[in-house]
Amino acid sequence: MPTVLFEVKENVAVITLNRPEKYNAFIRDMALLLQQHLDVCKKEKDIRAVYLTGAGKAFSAGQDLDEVVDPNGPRLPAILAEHYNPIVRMIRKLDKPVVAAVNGVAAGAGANIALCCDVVVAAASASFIQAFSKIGLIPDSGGTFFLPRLVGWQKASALMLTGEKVPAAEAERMGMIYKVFADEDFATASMQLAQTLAQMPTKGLAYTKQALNGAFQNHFEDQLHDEEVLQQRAGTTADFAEGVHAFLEKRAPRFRGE
Ligand code: LHQ
Repeated sequence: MPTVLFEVKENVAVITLNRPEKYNAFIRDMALLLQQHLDVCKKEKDIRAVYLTGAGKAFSAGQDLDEVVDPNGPRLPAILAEHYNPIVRMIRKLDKPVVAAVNGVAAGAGANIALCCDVVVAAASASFIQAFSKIGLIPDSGGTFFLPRLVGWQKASALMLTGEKVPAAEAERMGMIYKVFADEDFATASMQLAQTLAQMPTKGLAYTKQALNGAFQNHFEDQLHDEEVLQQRAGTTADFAEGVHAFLEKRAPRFRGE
């Protein structure tokens, strides 16, 4: 079986990390395959949202630690430069929304890949662990960038130093993730969210994502400038025209992602 499964259903690319017996821990092959699939998501016009999840009990336990001690395995600098950093960059730069559907435990790089996604939802039984400190590493995959911005510096600092497990409900309360769904509703509710996003004005969502990317670094005036530029672009899309006409004609809009 491939280490990552990929299928497109109703404009949603479903990407499933697929090493369930290893809690979907990342090996090189899996990281490179995920990058290939994200590249398809970028190029394929019919894909208008991405749904990233894990097979079996876990979302992902992060780096496969067996690979780390394998003398023929990739070395630590390559693991970041060639595996995780490209994945996080691709998700942030993708001009389509990415839903992380965290079905079970998300640890180490697995947690931080989930947290860099645009909308993060979790099953009630899922959890998030900044597991790095427990093995003498520092948080990676963008975690030191995103987590303090999501939950504030103090919570991020404590979670990263202790490696404490955060249950999904607490992650929602502290603003780490968007929503928790009951385990029995999780698959349907999280997929419904991705399907809804896939039928929305895709370009407008892409420009929103770009504006949010900038919001983490920009000064106020730069951010207002970016909003002007991006709103101008959104205003020239066919979906904007359709959205306004549909509202005025009191009918449901038919967005085409153009
Ligand atoms: C695993 C793993 C795993 C291998 C579960 N590897 N087998 C960057 C730069 C360079 C190097 C290193 O890494 C990084 C980035 C990182 O991601 S560092 C952080 C790496 N991840 C971890 O340290 C997490 C390790 N895993 C755990 O702490 C636990 O497995 C969690 C809390 C995720 C789940 O605990 P349990 O629910 O008790 O499950 P389990 O421990 O029994 O795991 C289930 C199976 O999955 C088990 O295999 P087995 O054959 O015994 O059933 C584990 O060995 C395997 N597994 N994580 N990372």
